[in-house]
Amino acid sequence: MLRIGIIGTGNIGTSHARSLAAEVSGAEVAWVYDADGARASEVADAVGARAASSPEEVVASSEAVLIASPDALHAEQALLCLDAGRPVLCEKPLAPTVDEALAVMAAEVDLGQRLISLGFMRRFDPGYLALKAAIPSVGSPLIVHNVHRNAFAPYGLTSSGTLTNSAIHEIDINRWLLDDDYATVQVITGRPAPDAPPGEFDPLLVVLTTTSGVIVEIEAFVTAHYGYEVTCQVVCTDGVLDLGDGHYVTRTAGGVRGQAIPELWLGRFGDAYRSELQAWIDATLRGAACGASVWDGVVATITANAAARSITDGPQRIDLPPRPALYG
Ligand code: ISE
Repeated sequence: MLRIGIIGTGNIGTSHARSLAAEVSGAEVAWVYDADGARASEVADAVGARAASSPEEVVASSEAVLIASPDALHAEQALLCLDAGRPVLCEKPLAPTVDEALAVMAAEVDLGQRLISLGFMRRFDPGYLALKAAIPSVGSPLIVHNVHRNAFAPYGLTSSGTLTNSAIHEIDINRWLLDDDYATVQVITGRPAPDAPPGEFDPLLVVLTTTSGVIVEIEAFVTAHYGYEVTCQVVCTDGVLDLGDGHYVTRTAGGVRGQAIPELWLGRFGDAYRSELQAWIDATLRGAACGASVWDGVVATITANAAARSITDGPQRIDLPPRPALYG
């Protein structure tokens, strides 16, 4: 049994703790840390773990670490884990800023071993896996239309936060779907929705082009009020593929036909999170990493930051550093 330490017990850290304890084989939650000590103890009690007094204690006492702290802490905690030689599942983003993301990559490259798996869980979602597998059956992609709506912004709302925390999922998953990198990005803003603080925009329309010329368009709207919704439509030369939220039950009764809409992403992506955790435990037991790499995280952070710059400075080119040999 791999003894896992969890740093951060917000929504996703708590969900991972419960899932590791009850749904995933080969691991147990041994240590839990949160800046809110009462919260950490509550989660630790629920999963038979111990509450730690610092991230350092978690890293020193566990065999592998799951980082689910606020985005701004991911890089420094990932560096702590690399220093101690611990395998890590780090929630997305790798870091909100490019400098921090590059610092983590430099440290992993120096180590010469992939210890970090990055939590872009959509790569494990049955819907996205089926979508990727179906693309060759309808020719080659021309345009991808993505919708990413949250009912509310639990961590506060800034335009750049929407890009580095929410739309970064589409930035990663479209690159993975298309096996292509981005060449340019432009964000279009309009009339802000009522919950957007002064000077910030919501929704955002992100328009990217890939190096082979596919257009990727993302509506990122984090105060949509009605619920959580993620959809993806791939328009190809010989047909169109739609990934909707179709795995919910459609209820027809009392003269009304409809589907319940989840309030949070844990509902829509529950299967993806579970498969991701199992894949990470299996990979760690084999001494490997899985899913998105630190390189994927660096590319996503560079792209999200270029998108944020384009709000004030117009269309941006996406220039990537050389890809280290460690990432194939
Ligand atoms: C959150 O952190 C997630 O990762 C969700 O999947 C995403 O939909 C949401 O916008 C983020 O805030």
